[in-house]
Amino acid sequence: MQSDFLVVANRLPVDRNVDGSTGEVTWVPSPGGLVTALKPVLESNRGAWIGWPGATDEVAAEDMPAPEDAGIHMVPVNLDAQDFAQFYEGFSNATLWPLYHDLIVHPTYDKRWWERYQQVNQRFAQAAADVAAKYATVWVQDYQLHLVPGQLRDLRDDVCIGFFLHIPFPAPELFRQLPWRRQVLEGTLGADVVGFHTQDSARNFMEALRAMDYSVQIMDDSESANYLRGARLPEGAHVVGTVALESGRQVKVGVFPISIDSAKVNAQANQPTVLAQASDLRSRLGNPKVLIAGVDRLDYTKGIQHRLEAIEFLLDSGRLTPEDVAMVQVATPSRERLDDYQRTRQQVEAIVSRINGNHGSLGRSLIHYLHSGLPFEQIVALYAAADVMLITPLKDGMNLVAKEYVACHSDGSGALVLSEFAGAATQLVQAYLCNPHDVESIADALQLAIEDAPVNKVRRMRQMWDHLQEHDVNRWANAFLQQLREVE
Ligand code: ADQ
Repeated sequence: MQSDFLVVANRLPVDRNVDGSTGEVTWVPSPGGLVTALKPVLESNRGAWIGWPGATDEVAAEDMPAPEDAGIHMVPVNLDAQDFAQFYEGFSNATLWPLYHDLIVHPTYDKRWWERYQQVNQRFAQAAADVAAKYATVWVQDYQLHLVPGQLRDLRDDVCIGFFLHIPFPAPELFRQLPWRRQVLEGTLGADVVGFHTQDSARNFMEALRAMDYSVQIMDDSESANYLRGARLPEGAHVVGTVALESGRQVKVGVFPISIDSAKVNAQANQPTVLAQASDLRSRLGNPKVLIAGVDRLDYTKGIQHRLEAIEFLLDSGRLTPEDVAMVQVATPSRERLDDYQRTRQQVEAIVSRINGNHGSLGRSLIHYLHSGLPFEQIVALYAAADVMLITPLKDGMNLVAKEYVACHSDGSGALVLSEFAGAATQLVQAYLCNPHDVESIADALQLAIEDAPVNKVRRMRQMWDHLQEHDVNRWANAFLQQLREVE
């Protein structure tokens, strides 16, 4: 089947379950904002989604769920164990991920990983070329697939290609470390529209191109200079620059801050069953005066240790009374075979036990730590129950947890403490912002979030909810696709 609209992403939006005794294979949808936003477009355009099914054994195309069951035509790109180690864990997550998150840990530059990255990207590009109808629109997602736009253009110059980076793009002087920097930029420029969450990332990308002698036009510098970090983009202003290629083609560079399905999350949070779960959770935690929550993938970029140290600092200095607080930190296991992730887990767990050892009492822990994913309904119940959401990434493309929390508090309850280094801080400007590299800054923001006058708290949360109601994930997808359509 040929498709007019294709999404190419590292993962397919389904998980495969194999029954241990019968061997029967079933597919479970893995719902995320991206699927929700793109489903209508996929359904009305004979859409297809190209991605890895999530296991390292071979999955045949005919083994995928039928489009009429899944609502989307799913096209598998298989990865074997070595692809997984070198393309996914290696180049994607031990080279690009740390490089793009400002070297929180050291990236590894390994030529074999790079070669494998090129090969696997080529496979994704070939799969897209095979499925795309004449003049189709193809939207490539994220850092695992930087080269796909260029490789696909070489195979099919009739299609219109978009590329969106879900993580930050680093400053040009950091990006320069990458031995294959030119190839990564060239691959990306196979797209007609390249999108980022923030002005900073878009600007970094364009400066990296300029440094390599590309002809880059940054829109209206004087105006965009007013919209640096911490400020909002002017409404509707998405394209912030263009790159003129020698071939005569122009690439648009834009800022498209992703969001969530705000109305849906809000409705979920207001369901009686979820409200009951939230109040049950509070009572199981001993009905603390202040319930603080953290929800993340267990990743060194998320600053989980830093927020725990800030709580410890407040407790040690007597600015927080142990009996008054409880914290729930849910950390989903992620990339567990990588050393840096194992180290982060050890550090987090050491601080949790130190705080509980020093400040807990018999029968009462202060920090309730879960090393697991939870069904989204339980995450929503936790959001609804929490008085303060503590989000302290050292660097984050956007951070959807911040937006989900706000959507669960449309009545103005709750408080959001948010790192300045999350893309979300450029939009949720009424949050209690903090610098996660400075324990006292997190501690001060947390204390203010707890003690601020109720009228201030309500105003902040309501303003953020107003913003989210308008800026939901559909608006994000439509804004990007609109720019692509203009190219067509
Ligand atoms: P992530 O780094 O994964 O995404 P984030 O944007 O916060 O980070 O999204 C995490 C999602 O996973 C949220 O929807 C959250 O509800 C869910 N989640 C987190 N912990 C969970 C748990 N323990 N159990 C169940 N669900 C959990 C990358 C970038 C971000 C960017 C997004 C989207 O790193 O910066 O915002 O892509 O572009």
